[in-house]
Amino acid sequence: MRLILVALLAGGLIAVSPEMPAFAQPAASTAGYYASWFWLGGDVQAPRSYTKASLGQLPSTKLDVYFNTGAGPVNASYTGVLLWDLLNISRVVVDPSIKNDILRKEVVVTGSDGYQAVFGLGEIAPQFGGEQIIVAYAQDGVPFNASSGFAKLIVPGDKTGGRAVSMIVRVRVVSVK
Ligand SMILES: Nc1nc2c(c(=O)[nH]1)N[C@H]1C(S)=C(S)[C@@H](COP(=O)(O)O)O[C@H]1N2
Ligand SMILES: [Mo]
Repeated sequence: MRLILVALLAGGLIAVSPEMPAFAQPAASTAGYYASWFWLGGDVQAPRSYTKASLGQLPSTKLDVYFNTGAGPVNASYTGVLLWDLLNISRVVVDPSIKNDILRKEVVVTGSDGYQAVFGLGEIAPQFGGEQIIVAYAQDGVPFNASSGFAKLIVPGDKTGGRAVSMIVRVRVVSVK
């Protein structure tokens, strides 16, 4: 019995570790917490994590957006880094033997409360959709308050804020099966 348990645990660890090292996976809770860093990994060659300081060092993009939320409309200017740039830095793994393999990938963005939104890489890749989705770190020039975490996704053109994942802890590239 104990042997089986150990084998199951080991199997689980082996299955999980290449994609998501334990140190890089903050626990998701329903309440959410201020996240001071997020991890970017999955089907990329160079997974890494970002803090406000390291994100702030990358070339920034400013987006003026308008969207509705449960608490009323938001009309603001957000500063952040293009999601595509972050994916490029970590180099998405593509199989050259599969035609336009990038179109079979998606990115899952997760908040510290477990809230998630998924985007197809075809929507973001400049040679296809070229959507200017950013991982924002400031609103109208001011860093987010504690309830937003340091990083929040901004999806230009969205009618409501549902995909504006806040308190980002994880950005993970996955391939369709
Ligand atoms: N992590 C996380 N992000 C989230 C949500 C959430 O529940 N958790 N709600 C979304 C919804 S439904 C909306 S409308 C907006 C609200 O944006 P605001 O925080 O700027 O009001 O946040 C989005 N981002
Ligand atoms: Mo919402």
